[in-house]
Amino acid sequence: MKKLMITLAAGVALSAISSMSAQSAEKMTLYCSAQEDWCQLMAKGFEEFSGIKVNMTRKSSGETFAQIKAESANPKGDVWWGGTGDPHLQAAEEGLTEPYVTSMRGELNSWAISQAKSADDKTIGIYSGALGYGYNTELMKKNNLPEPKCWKDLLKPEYKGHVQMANPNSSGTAYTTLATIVQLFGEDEGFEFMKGLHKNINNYTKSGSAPIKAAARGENTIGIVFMHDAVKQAVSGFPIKVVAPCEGTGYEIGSMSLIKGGRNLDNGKKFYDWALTADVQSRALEVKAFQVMSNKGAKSSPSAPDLSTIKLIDYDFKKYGSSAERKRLLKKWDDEVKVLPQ
Ligand code: S7P
Repeated sequence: MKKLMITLAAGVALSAISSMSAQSAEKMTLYCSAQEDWCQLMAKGFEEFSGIKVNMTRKSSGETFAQIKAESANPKGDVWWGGTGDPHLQAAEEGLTEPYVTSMRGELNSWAISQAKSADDKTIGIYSGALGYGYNTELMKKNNLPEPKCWKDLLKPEYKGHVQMANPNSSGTAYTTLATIVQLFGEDEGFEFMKGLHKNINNYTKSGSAPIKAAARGENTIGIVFMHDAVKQAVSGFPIKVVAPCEGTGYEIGSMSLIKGGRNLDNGKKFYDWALTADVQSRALEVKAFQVMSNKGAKSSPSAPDLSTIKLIDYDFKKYGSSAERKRLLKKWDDEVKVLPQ
């Protein structure tokens, strides 16, 4: 009888262990920094494709970087998908992410591979998009405001209280704005620009696309965002006009990284390879995500901003994605711009 009890107990323990390991083999945690609807689509799409359960959390790029850093002694995420490339590069430099060479490389645009090479394969480009702004044409008319065309137009006193951007500490879009202005005008003039702009800002939001969503709802006039995020509102029927600023503008290489020490990295690698396929990247259009995709075979939309017609700066990803430079610029913005009265 005693022998039977021991055998039964051992059997129960064994089946508990094997069901635990089956469970851990069949799940992964995704940190997503693109738009919520796209994040949901990716999580659900991968579950359907692989049978692997995806636990997804959406946060802005700077916030996700901070979370991965805070969790580095006990990592909880496996893959960080989406968000601007600069904080992904910073994570690579700080040893928070894992090198991986995907078999999908042959299908990708050269800028996606350059992003990987500059980070010792600890990240990779998944999409690209240019920065700009959008405005609500009805509010512009109602308030008798001139239609802006350039970055410097946004400094006009008549736009006081009419401009919104995100906080560059939490938002990758807003950090791209800060780094773009510094590269476009030089650091001294660039910071003078940010101080002048500050006088016209009605709110620094947490998320990068929030200013254009507010403009679409008629709660804000001008939103500094990626142009594709403004196009999304325009094609959804809102009175939004999209502007590629006349002086030229910066752009992002939206990226993906595997989190170092992730508990389900084999599943994370399956997601990583799958997310780079043309079919999966083409699905971005289902949620009106109009970035240029990194897979050369991915579908694009005629509504998407045509990067070849936009005056793009030679954005220095190496410098502005470096840990020291990103920290320095953000601190300077906190100390010299954010503290000013409006
Ligand atoms: O998916 C749209 C998009 O603009 O969102 C990402 C963005 O970094 C996330 O928002 P935050 O600015 O709040 O970080 C961009 O990478 C992407 O193009």
